[in-house]
Amino acid sequence: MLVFAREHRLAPSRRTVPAGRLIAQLRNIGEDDHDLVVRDAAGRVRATTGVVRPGGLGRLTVRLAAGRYDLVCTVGGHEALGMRVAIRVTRR
Ligand SMILES: [Cu+2]
Repeated sequence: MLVFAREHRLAPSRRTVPAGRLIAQLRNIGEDDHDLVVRDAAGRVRATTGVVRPGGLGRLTVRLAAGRYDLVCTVGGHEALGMRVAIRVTRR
């Protein structure tokens, strides 16, 4: 999955992925730092790219069971500004 980040939106290439290993790349096409965090329905952080500078590329790998997850940017206040997208992980 490729996710584009800008102020203040995350745009994933897919909203539904199969259960198992997810590799996500974050391309920061904005002017501020951003990150990509995968959070499960209980609010637990499952994976993070760490902070990605403008023009940079980050990457994370995580194993996910079927269910609903959020992709969020946890850099100061960005989630509240709109940098959150729900994705669905489906059974294989
Ligand atoms: Cu951000």
